[in-house]
Amino acid sequence: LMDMMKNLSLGDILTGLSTSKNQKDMSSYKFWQTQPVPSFEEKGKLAEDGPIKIIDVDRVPKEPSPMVEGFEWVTMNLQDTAELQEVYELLSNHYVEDGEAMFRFNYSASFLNWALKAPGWRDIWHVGVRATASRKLVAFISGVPVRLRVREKTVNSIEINFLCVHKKLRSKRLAPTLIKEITRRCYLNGIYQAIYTAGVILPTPVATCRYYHRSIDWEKLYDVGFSPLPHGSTRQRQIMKYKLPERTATQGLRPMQVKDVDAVQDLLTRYLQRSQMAQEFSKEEIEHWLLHKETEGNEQVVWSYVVEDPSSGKITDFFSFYCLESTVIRDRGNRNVRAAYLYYYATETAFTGEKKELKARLNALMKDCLILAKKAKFDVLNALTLLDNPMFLEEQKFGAGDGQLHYYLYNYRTTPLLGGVDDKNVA
Ligand code: MYA
Repeated sequence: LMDMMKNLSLGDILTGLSTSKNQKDMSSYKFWQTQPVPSFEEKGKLAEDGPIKIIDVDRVPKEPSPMVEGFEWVTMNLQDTAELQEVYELLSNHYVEDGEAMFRFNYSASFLNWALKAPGWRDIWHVGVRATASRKLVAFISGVPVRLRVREKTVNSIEINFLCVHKKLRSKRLAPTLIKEITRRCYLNGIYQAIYTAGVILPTPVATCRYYHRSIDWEKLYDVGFSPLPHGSTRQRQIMKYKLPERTATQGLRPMQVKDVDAVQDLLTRYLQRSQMAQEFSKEEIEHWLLHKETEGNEQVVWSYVVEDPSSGKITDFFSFYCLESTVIRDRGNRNVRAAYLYYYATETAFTGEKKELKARLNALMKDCLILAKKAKFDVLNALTLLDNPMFLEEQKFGAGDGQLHYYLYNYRTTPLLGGVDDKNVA
C-alpha cells in the first residue's frame, strides 16, 4: 500500500479503524463472491476456526485455464537475472501507487530476489503472463510458503504478493484469472490456505492496520510532496522537530550476525506469541529474512540489530527494517523516496517488565532505530499499527498516513482479529 502523510491523531485512527466507508456490497464482487472467503455479513462469526472448503485434489484441473487470445502463461525463472529484471520492470512501471498517483512502489531487483526466494520457494509460484508475439511480460502474481499461526492453530499457507497487471490490460478480468491459476498450483501442491494484504477492501479483512510515517529528511519529503507543512508551522520548525542525535544510546547495540540466529529466533517466537496471528519462523527463515547476504550485485535490503547484554552476553532485544523506495511519478523517476519499513523486533522487557517499562524500552530502541535508518540514508521510517507499535508511534513523532492495509486469509475462517490498534492483533 502506498501511502502519504496526513495530519491525523492516534485517536482519530482508533475510532475510524473498523468502519470501512464506501464498501461495495457483496453481490458486486463478481469474482470474490465465488471464492472460499467469508462474506462481509458473516465476518467469520459463530464458527470454529478452520478451512471454509475442503479441497478434493482429484477435481483440481491439471492444466491452467486458457489465457486470453494473444497471451500465454509462463513460469518465471528468477534464478535468471534477466527474468528477475523483467519482473522488476513490470512492477516498477505498473505496481501500487498512492490514491493521487504521486508515488509508485519501486521494489528493487534485490528486494524481489529476497522476497520471492524465501525458504521453501518454488518457481511454480512465480506466475507470469507474456504477450505471445512480443514475449513481453504483462502480468505477474507470486507466492511463498509460510507457516502461519492463527490464534492457537498453525496453518500451512502461502503468502500471495506482487499481483500486477500492465496498465494497458486493466479491467479485463485478468486479476481473477491470475488468482485462480496460483490457487490451482497451490491446491495441486498440498497448500489450501493463503494470506495476503491489500490497500483495497475485499471480502473480508481479518485485520486492518494503518501506516505511520516518521520523517527523517523532512525537507526532502516536503519537496517531493510526501509530507505536508502543518498549518502554523515553518520549514525550519519542521526540520528541528525531526532532528536526531548523531549516535545511538542503547548499551550493547550492534548489527545482527549469523551467530545470533538461534537467540533471535527464540526471542521473536516468544514475542510473537503475544499476537493473535503471526508467521512461525524456522532458523533458516530467520536467517533469510533478517540477515543481509553480501553477494555481487545484491544491494542491502534488510538491516537488523541486536542488543547484547554486556554482562551476560545474552541477546535481550532486536529490531530490523527493510528498504522499499518509491518513485516520485511527476519527476519521471529522477527522484525516489527512500523509505525504511520497520520490520520485526522483540524485547525481553515484554516478559519481565510492567507495561510502563516496555513502553520506555521500545521508545529507546526505536529512537536508535531511527538514528540507524538515518545513517543508512533513509528519508522516512514507516510502521504499521501492529505489534506494540502504538506504544511508541506518537512519542517518536510518527504521523498517520491516509491509507489502510487490510489483511486477508483465503479458505480459512476465523473471527476477526480487528478491534483496535493496541490489540497487538497481527504481526
Ligand atoms: S495487493 C497489490 C495489488 N496490486 C496492485 O495494486 C498493483 C496495481 N494494480 C494492478 O496491477 C491491477 O489493478 C490489479 C487488478 C492486478 C490489482 N487483490 O483484472 P481485473 C479484484 C485481490 O478486471 P484490474 C497483492 O498483491 C476486484 O475486486 N483482488 O482488475 C495481494 C475484482 O473482483 P470482484 C483484487 O484492475 C494480492 C477483480 O479483481 C485486487 O485489471 C492477493 C477485477 O479484476 C487485489 N489487490 O487488476 C490476491 N484488486 O469482481 C488474492 C482488485 O470480485 C490471493 N481485485 O470485485 C488469494 C489467494 C490465492 C492463493 C490460494 C491458495 C490456497
